[in-house]
Amino acid sequence: MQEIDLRSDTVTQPTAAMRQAMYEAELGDDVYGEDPTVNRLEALAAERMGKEAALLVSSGTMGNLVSLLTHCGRGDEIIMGDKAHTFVSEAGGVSALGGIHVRTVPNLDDGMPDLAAMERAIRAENIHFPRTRALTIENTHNFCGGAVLSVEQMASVKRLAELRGLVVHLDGARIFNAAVALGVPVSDLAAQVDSVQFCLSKGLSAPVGSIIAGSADFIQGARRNRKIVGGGMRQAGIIAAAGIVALEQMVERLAEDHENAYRLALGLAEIPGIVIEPDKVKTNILFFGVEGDGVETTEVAAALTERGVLLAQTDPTRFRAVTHYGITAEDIDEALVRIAEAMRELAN
Ligand code: TLP
Repeated sequence: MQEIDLRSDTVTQPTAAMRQAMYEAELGDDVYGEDPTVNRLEALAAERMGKEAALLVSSGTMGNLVSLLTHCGRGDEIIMGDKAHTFVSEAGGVSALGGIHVRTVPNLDDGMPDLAAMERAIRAENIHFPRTRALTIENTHNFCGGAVLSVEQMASVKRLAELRGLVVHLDGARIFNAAVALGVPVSDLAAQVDSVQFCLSKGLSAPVGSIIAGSADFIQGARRNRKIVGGGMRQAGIIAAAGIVALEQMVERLAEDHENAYRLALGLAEIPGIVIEPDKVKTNILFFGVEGDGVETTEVAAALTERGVLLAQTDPTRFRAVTHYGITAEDIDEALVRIAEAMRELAN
């Protein structure tokens, strides 16, 4: 039985073209700035984002951490949505390592932080208060079900930040999914923020790596902070080579992942005991619940694992499924057959 792994788009394997590019990559010591492949990836990424400069880091978590360390000093405050990945799932790194104070406001279902609450949360100058330095947003929004923020929504955060003398950081782990879903150049989204982090290793299928992009000054500071957190890598062109292929070959196909997620959502909606709103599915991430007397998510998860369908169990009542490179429409149909079978069995 073939396993269908929908836990995350982080499980993607590099393509044949990536493996070839990695094998052939020209290398140097990137801490000396001498790895030609890293330099090529950083230039390409900066150009795609419409920013002055870019920096390769090892992960999305490191990208957000290094960005926020660069914007903020100890005791400064950042404001973000309460479902932000940086708040929920990055081990509190900005506080643990940067002494940065995190303040949350409610995340709305569409992925936006409640903007009025964000505005109210910005501190006045007062010796009792931490200094608000940055607002952060996430696009697409993971824990809001892959929701997409439009250019206009992002611009509204930018306007607020400019008015109050703050910077905006974007956790754009899946920014290319947002750009493809909206049908806009990714640089239109990046133009709304001072810094952006995006992942090469999710839907774009590279094995390792994320990029930070921003002004030349910001990236110079980020390069130092990357060193501080131990992220200075040497012959990193091995990784960067796959990243170049990711940017050149793997962006347009994300539309296929979005179609597959919607196909999965429509199929799930037909299965008794599953609760999902397919019209909320905009990109490659979907969440669904299970209902029914005595039906527990742990039991459902076990029954699905037995049938080779892997999902992420995100809380006691919900599952997350993520579509990605390597998952076809046929795999989705097969997963639906197996999920329906498991739910029937559990209902009896
Ligand atoms: N997300 C992972 C898990 O941590 C949940 C996943 O499987 O989706 N920002 C966003 C929006 C993310 O979704 C993730 C990873 C990160 C940052 C962190 O990236 P990595 O895993 O490369 O550190």
